[in-house]
Amino acid sequence: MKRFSTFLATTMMTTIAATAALAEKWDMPMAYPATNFHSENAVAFGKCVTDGTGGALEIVSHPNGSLFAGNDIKRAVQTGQAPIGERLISSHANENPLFGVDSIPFLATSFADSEKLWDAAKEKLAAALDGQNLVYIYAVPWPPQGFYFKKEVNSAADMKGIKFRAYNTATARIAELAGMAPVQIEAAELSQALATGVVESFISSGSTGVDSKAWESLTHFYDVQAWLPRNVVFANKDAFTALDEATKKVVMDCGAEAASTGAKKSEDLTAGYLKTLADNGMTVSAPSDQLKSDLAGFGAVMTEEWIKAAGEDGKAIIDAYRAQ
Ligand code: PCA
Repeated sequence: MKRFSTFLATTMMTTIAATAALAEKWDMPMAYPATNFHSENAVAFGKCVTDGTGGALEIVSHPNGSLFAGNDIKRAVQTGQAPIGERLISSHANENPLFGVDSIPFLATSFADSEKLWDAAKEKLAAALDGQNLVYIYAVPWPPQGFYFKKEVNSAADMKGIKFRAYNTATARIAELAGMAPVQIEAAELSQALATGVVESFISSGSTGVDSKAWESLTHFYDVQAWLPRNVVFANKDAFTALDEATKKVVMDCGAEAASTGAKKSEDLTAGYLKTLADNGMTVSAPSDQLKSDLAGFGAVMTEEWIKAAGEDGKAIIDAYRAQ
Protein backbone atom coordinates (compact mmCIF):
# COMPACT_ATOMS: atom_id res chain seq x y z
CA MET A 1 0.00 0.00 0.00
CA LYS A 2 2.74 2.37 0.97
CA ARG A 3 4.58 1.61 -2.21
CA PHE A 4 1.42 2.22 -4.25
CA SER A 5 0.78 5.63 -2.70
CA THR A 6 4.39 6.64 -3.28
CA PHE A 7 3.95 5.62 -6.88
CA LEU A 8 0.75 7.65 -7.10
CA ALA A 9 2.32 10.71 -5.53
CA THR A 10 5.30 10.51 -7.86
CA THR A 11 3.04 10.13 -10.90
CA MET A 12 0.94 13.10 -9.83
CA MET A 13 3.97 15.27 -9.30
CA THR A 14 5.35 14.32 -12.68
CA THR A 15 2.01 15.21 -14.28
CA ILE A 16 1.92 18.60 -12.54
CA ALA A 17 5.51 19.29 -13.53
CA ALA A 18 4.79 18.34 -17.14
CA THR A 19 1.75 20.65 -17.27
CA ALA A 20 3.74 23.50 -15.74
CA ALA A 21 6.51 22.97 -18.29
CA LEU A 22 4.02 22.96 -21.15
CA ALA A 23 2.17 26.11 -20.06
CA GLU A 24 3.97 29.11 -21.46
CA LYS A 25 3.34 32.77 -20.72
CA TRP A 26 4.03 35.44 -23.31
CA ASP A 27 4.23 39.02 -22.08
CA MET A 28 3.03 41.44 -24.75
CA PRO A 29 4.25 45.05 -24.51
CA MET A 30 1.97 47.69 -26.07
CA ALA A 31 2.28 51.48 -26.31
CA TYR A 32 -1.29 52.73 -25.96
CA PRO A 33 -3.61 53.02 -22.93
CA ALA A 34 -5.51 49.99 -21.59
CA THR A 35 -8.84 51.61 -22.52
CA ASN A 36 -7.82 52.22 -26.15
CA PHE A 37 -9.61 49.93 -28.61
CA HIS A 38 -6.31 48.47 -29.91
CA SER A 39 -5.38 47.46 -26.37
CA GLU A 40 -8.83 46.00 -25.69
CA ASN A 41 -8.64 44.10 -28.98
CA ALA A 42 -5.26 42.66 -27.96
CA VAL A 43 -6.73 41.46 -24.67
CA ALA A 44 -9.42 39.62 -26.69
CA PHE A 45 -6.66 38.20 -28.94
CA GLY A 46 -4.77 36.99 -25.87
CA LYS A 47 -7.89 35.36 -24.47
CA CYS A 48 -8.56 33.68 -27.82
CA VAL A 49 -5.05 32.17 -27.76
CA THR A 50 -5.23 31.15 -24.11
CA ASP A 51 -8.65 29.52 -24.61
CA GLY A 52 -7.71 27.97 -27.95
CA THR A 53 -4.63 26.29 -26.50
CA GLY A 54 -6.39 25.16 -23.33
CA GLY A 55 -4.08 27.41 -21.32
CA ALA A 56 -0.87 26.01 -22.82
CA LEU A 57 0.02 29.47 -24.20
CA GLU A 58 -1.10 32.44 -22.17
CA ILE A 59 -0.67 35.92 -23.68
CA VAL A 60 -0.65 38.76 -21.16
CA SER A 61 -0.73 42.30 -22.57
CA HIS A 62 1.01 45.26 -20.90
CA PRO A 63 -0.47 48.51 -22.26
CA ASN A 64 0.64 52.15 -22.07
CA GLY A 65 4.34 51.53 -22.53
CA SER A 66 4.51 49.95 -19.06
CA LEU A 67 6.83 47.06 -20.04
CA PHE A 68 8.76 48.79 -22.86
CA ALA A 69 8.29 52.37 -24.09
CA GLY A 70 6.60 52.49 -27.51
CA ASN A 71 9.77 53.16 -29.41
CA ASP A 72 11.58 50.22 -27.77
CA ILE A 73 8.92 47.54 -28.32
CA LYS A 74 9.99 46.38 -31.77
CA ARG A 75 13.64 45.97 -30.82
CA ALA A 76 12.64 44.17 -27.61
CA VAL A 77 10.70 41.59 -29.64
CA GLN A 78 13.44 41.28 -32.29
CA THR A 79 16.01 40.49 -29.64
CA GLY A 80 13.76 38.14 -27.66
CA GLN A 81 13.43 40.35 -24.59
CA ALA A 82 9.69 40.04 -25.24
CA PRO A 83 8.16 37.16 -27.26
CA ILE A 84 5.37 39.29 -28.79
CA GLY A 85 4.43 42.97 -29.00
CA GLU A 86 2.39 45.65 -30.73
CA ARG A 87 3.79 48.73 -32.44
CA LEU A 88 2.74 51.55 -34.75
CA ILE A 89 4.67 50.16 -37.70
CA SER A 90 5.18 53.47 -39.55
CA SER A 91 7.26 54.76 -36.65
CA HIS A 92 9.93 52.38 -38.00
CA ALA A 93 9.84 53.70 -41.57
CA ASN A 94 13.37 55.03 -41.01
CA GLU A 95 14.54 51.36 -40.99
CA ASN A 96 12.64 50.39 -44.11
CA PRO A 97 10.39 52.72 -46.17
CA LEU A 98 7.92 49.83 -46.61
CA PHE A 99 6.98 50.22 -42.94
CA GLY A 100 5.64 53.67 -43.90
CA VAL A 101 3.33 52.45 -46.68
CA ASP A 102 0.28 53.23 -44.53
CA SER A 103 1.33 56.87 -43.99
CA ILE A 104 1.53 58.21 -47.53
CA PRO A 105 -0.70 61.32 -47.46
CA PHE A 106 -4.05 60.95 -49.24
CA LEU A 107 -3.22 57.62 -50.89
CA ALA A 108 -5.73 55.56 -48.89
CA THR A 109 -8.04 57.71 -46.78
CA SER A 110 -11.05 55.47 -46.09
CA PHE A 111 -11.31 52.20 -44.18
CA ALA A 112 -12.09 50.33 -47.41
CA ASP A 113 -9.06 51.79 -49.22
CA SER A 114 -6.83 51.24 -46.21
CA GLU A 115 -7.79 47.56 -46.32
CA LYS A 116 -6.98 47.38 -50.05
CA LEU A 117 -3.62 49.05 -49.55
CA TRP A 118 -2.81 46.67 -46.71
CA ASP A 119 -3.80 43.67 -48.83
CA ALA A 120 -1.39 44.88 -51.50
CA ALA A 121 1.41 45.47 -48.99
CA LYS A 122 1.01 42.73 -46.38
CA GLU A 123 3.15 40.02 -47.95
CA LYS A 124 6.11 42.33 -48.54
CA LEU A 125 5.80 43.79 -45.07
CA ALA A 126 5.71 40.32 -43.51
CA ALA A 127 8.88 39.47 -45.48
CA ALA A 128 10.59 42.65 -44.26
CA LEU A 129 9.64 41.78 -40.67
CA ASP A 130 10.83 38.21 -41.18
CA GLY A 131 14.23 39.62 -42.15
CA GLN A 132 14.30 41.27 -38.71
CA ASN A 133 13.55 38.06 -36.82
CA LEU A 134 9.83 38.90 -36.51
CA VAL A 135 6.68 37.00 -37.44
CA TYR A 136 3.72 39.12 -38.60
CA ILE A 137 0.54 38.17 -36.75
CA TYR A 138 -2.04 40.90 -37.33
CA ALA A 139 -2.56 44.62 -37.94
CA VAL A 140 -5.37 47.06 -37.13
CA PRO A 141 -5.87 50.56 -38.58
CA TRP A 142 -6.31 53.71 -36.53
CA PRO A 143 -9.16 56.01 -37.59
CA PRO A 144 -8.24 58.64 -40.25
CA GLN A 145 -5.69 61.24 -39.23
CA GLY A 146 -6.56 64.91 -38.71
CA PHE A 147 -4.80 68.01 -37.37
CA TYR A 148 -5.09 69.42 -33.86
CA PHE A 149 -4.23 73.10 -33.24
CA LYS A 150 -4.83 75.78 -30.64
CA LYS A 151 -5.98 78.35 -33.18
CA GLU A 152 -7.91 78.50 -36.44
CA VAL A 153 -5.76 77.24 -39.31
CA ASN A 154 -6.92 77.77 -42.88
CA SER A 155 -3.75 77.26 -44.88
CA ALA A 156 -0.22 75.90 -44.67
CA ALA A 157 0.94 79.48 -44.09
CA ASP A 158 -1.02 79.50 -40.81
CA MET A 159 1.09 76.54 -39.61
CA LYS A 160 4.46 78.28 -39.85
CA GLY A 161 6.55 78.16 -36.71
CA ILE A 162 4.15 75.93 -34.73
CA LYS A 163 5.68 73.27 -32.44
CA PHE A 164 4.34 69.98 -33.78
CA ARG A 165 4.31 66.49 -32.27
CA ALA A 166 5.49 63.90 -34.81
CA TYR A 167 5.17 60.09 -34.53
CA ASN A 168 6.96 58.89 -37.68
CA THR A 169 8.97 60.14 -40.65
CA ALA A 170 5.83 61.15 -42.59
CA THR A 171 4.51 63.38 -39.80
CA ALA A 172 7.96 64.93 -39.38
CA ARG A 173 8.16 65.55 -43.15
CA ILE A 174 4.74 67.26 -43.22
CA ALA A 175 5.91 69.52 -40.42
CA GLU A 176 9.03 70.35 -42.37
CA LEU A 177 7.10 71.10 -45.56
CA ALA A 178 4.72 73.37 -43.62
CA GLY A 179 7.52 75.19 -41.78
CA MET A 180 6.55 73.72 -38.39
CA ALA A 181 9.02 72.44 -35.78
CA PRO A 182 8.59 68.66 -35.31
CA VAL A 183 9.26 66.90 -31.99
CA GLN A 184 8.99 63.09 -31.76
CA ILE A 185 6.74 62.20 -28.81
CA GLU A 186 5.03 58.95 -27.80
CA ALA A 187 1.25 59.03 -27.32
CA ALA A 188 1.78 58.09 -23.66
CA GLU A 189 3.57 61.43 -23.17
CA LEU A 190 1.37 63.55 -25.41
CA SER A 191 -0.95 65.07 -22.76
CA GLN A 192 1.99 66.24 -20.73
CA ALA A 193 3.82 67.61 -23.77
CA LEU A 194 0.72 69.62 -24.68
CA ALA A 195 0.16 70.83 -21.12
CA THR A 196 3.75 72.03 -20.75
CA GLY A 197 3.87 73.60 -24.20
CA VAL A 198 6.60 71.31 -25.54
CA VAL A 199 4.23 70.92 -28.50
CA GLU A 200 1.10 72.85 -29.48
CA SER A 201 -0.26 70.76 -32.32
CA PHE A 202 -0.25 67.24 -33.74
CA ILE A 203 -1.77 64.96 -36.34
CA SER A 204 -3.60 61.85 -35.14
CA SER A 205 -6.97 60.14 -34.96
CA GLY A 206 -9.93 61.20 -32.84
CA SER A 207 -9.05 58.13 -30.77
CA THR A 208 -5.70 59.47 -29.59
CA GLY A 209 -7.17 62.99 -29.25
CA VAL A 210 -9.74 61.57 -26.83
CA ASP A 211 -7.16 59.41 -25.00
CA SER A 212 -4.99 62.54 -24.56
CA LYS A 213 -7.90 64.85 -23.66
CA ALA A 214 -6.68 67.20 -26.40
CA TRP A 215 -9.36 69.76 -25.43
CA GLU A 216 -7.48 70.58 -22.24
CA SER A 217 -4.79 72.33 -24.31
CA LEU A 218 -6.08 72.73 -27.87
CA THR A 219 -9.14 74.16 -29.60
CA HIS A 220 -9.40 73.03 -33.24
CA PHE A 221 -9.56 69.68 -35.01
CA TYR A 222 -9.46 69.53 -38.83
CA ASP A 223 -10.75 66.25 -40.22
CA VAL A 224 -8.35 66.09 -43.18
CA GLN A 225 -8.29 62.25 -43.34
CA ALA A 226 -4.67 62.10 -44.40
CA TRP A 227 -4.14 58.33 -43.91
CA LEU A 228 -4.96 55.42 -41.58
CA PRO A 229 -1.76 54.15 -39.94
CA ARG A 230 -1.62 50.68 -38.41
CA ASN A 231 -0.53 49.00 -35.25
CA VAL A 232 1.10 45.68 -36.07
CA VAL A 233 1.37 42.73 -33.70
CA PHE A 234 4.45 40.60 -34.27
CA ALA A 235 6.18 37.75 -32.47
CA ASN A 236 9.84 36.93 -32.02
CA LYS A 237 10.67 34.38 -34.73
CA ASP A 238 12.57 32.01 -32.43
CA ALA A 239 9.75 32.02 -29.86
CA PHE A 240 7.15 31.45 -32.57
CA THR A 241 9.13 28.70 -34.30
CA ALA A 242 9.46 26.85 -31.01
CA LEU A 243 5.66 26.48 -30.73
CA ASP A 244 4.07 23.24 -31.94
CA GLU A 245 2.05 23.38 -35.16
CA ALA A 246 -1.35 23.33 -33.44
CA THR A 247 -0.40 26.28 -31.20
CA LYS A 248 0.98 28.26 -34.16
CA LYS A 249 -2.33 27.78 -35.93
CA VAL A 250 -4.30 29.03 -32.90
CA VAL A 251 -2.10 32.16 -32.74
CA MET A 252 -2.56 32.87 -36.45
CA ASP A 253 -6.32 32.16 -36.42
CA CYS A 254 -6.81 34.40 -33.39
CA GLY A 255 -4.69 37.04 -35.19
CA ALA A 256 -6.95 36.90 -38.26
CA GLU A 257 -9.97 37.31 -36.00
CA ALA A 258 -8.34 40.25 -34.18
CA ALA A 259 -7.55 41.94 -37.52
CA SER A 260 -11.16 41.90 -38.65
CA THR A 261 -12.82 42.75 -35.32
CA GLY A 262 -10.21 45.48 -34.72
CA ALA A 263 -10.79 47.13 -38.10
CA LYS A 264 -14.53 47.08 -37.58
CA LYS A 265 -14.20 48.56 -34.10
CA SER A 266 -11.93 51.32 -35.43
CA GLU A 267 -14.49 52.27 -38.07
CA ASP A 268 -17.48 52.02 -35.71
CA LEU A 269 -15.81 54.29 -33.15
CA THR A 270 -14.58 56.99 -35.56
CA ALA A 271 -17.60 59.33 -35.50
CA GLY A 272 -18.02 58.99 -31.73
CA TYR A 273 -14.46 60.15 -31.08
CA LEU A 274 -15.04 63.33 -33.10
CA LYS A 275 -18.27 63.91 -31.23
CA THR A 276 -16.42 63.58 -27.92
CA LEU A 277 -13.91 66.21 -29.08
CA ALA A 278 -16.80 68.55 -29.98
CA ASP A 279 -18.73 67.77 -26.78
CA ASN A 280 -15.65 68.89 -24.86
CA GLY A 281 -15.60 72.23 -26.62
CA MET A 282 -13.31 71.70 -29.60
CA THR A 283 -14.21 73.10 -33.01
CA VAL A 284 -14.35 70.03 -35.25
CA SER A 285 -14.50 70.81 -38.96
CA ALA A 286 -13.45 69.92 -42.47
CA PRO A 287 -10.33 71.73 -43.75
CA SER A 288 -10.77 74.89 -45.83
CA ASP A 289 -10.21 74.57 -49.60
CA GLN A 290 -6.88 76.37 -49.24
CA LEU A 291 -5.66 74.06 -46.48
CA LYS A 292 -6.86 71.06 -48.45
CA SER A 293 -4.97 72.09 -51.56
CA ASP A 294 -1.82 73.00 -49.60
CA LEU A 295 -1.88 69.57 -47.97
CA ALA A 296 -2.57 67.85 -51.30
CA GLY A 297 0.60 69.52 -52.61
CA PHE A 298 2.61 68.10 -49.69
CA GLY A 299 0.97 64.74 -50.35
CA ALA A 300 2.11 64.72 -53.98
CA VAL A 301 5.70 65.54 -52.97
CA MET A 302 5.70 62.87 -50.28
CA THR A 303 4.18 60.17 -52.49
CA GLU A 304 6.94 60.71 -55.01
CA GLU A 305 9.59 60.66 -52.28
CA TRP A 306 8.20 57.44 -50.84
CA ILE A 307 8.08 55.62 -54.16
CA LYS A 308 11.66 56.65 -54.81
CA ALA A 309 12.81 55.48 -51.37
CA ALA A 310 10.85 52.21 -51.41
CA GLY A 311 12.14 51.18 -54.85
CA GLU A 312 10.70 48.27 -56.83
CA ASP A 313 8.81 46.76 -53.89
CA GLY A 314 7.17 50.07 -53.11
CA LYS A 315 6.19 50.66 -56.71
CA ALA A 316 4.75 47.14 -56.96
CA ILE A 317 2.58 47.77 -53.88
CA ILE A 318 1.24 51.09 -55.18
CA ASP A 319 0.58 49.59 -58.63
CA ALA A 320 -1.25 46.60 -57.10
CA TYR A 321 -3.29 48.93 -54.88
CA ARG A 322 -4.23 51.25 -57.73
CA ALA A 323 -5.15 48.32 -59.98
CA GLN A 324 -7.81 47.06 -57.53
N1 PCA B 1 -2.78 57.40 -32.80
C1 PCA B 1 -1.40 57.06 -32.67
C2 PCA B 1 -0.93 56.78 -34.05
C3 PCA B 1 -2.00 57.16 -34.94
C4 PCA B 1 -3.15 57.47 -34.07
O1 PCA B 1 -4.28 57.72 -34.45
C5 PCA B 1 -0.58 58.16 -32.08
O2 PCA B 1 -0.95 59.32 -32.20
O3 PCA B 1 0.49 57.85 -31.54
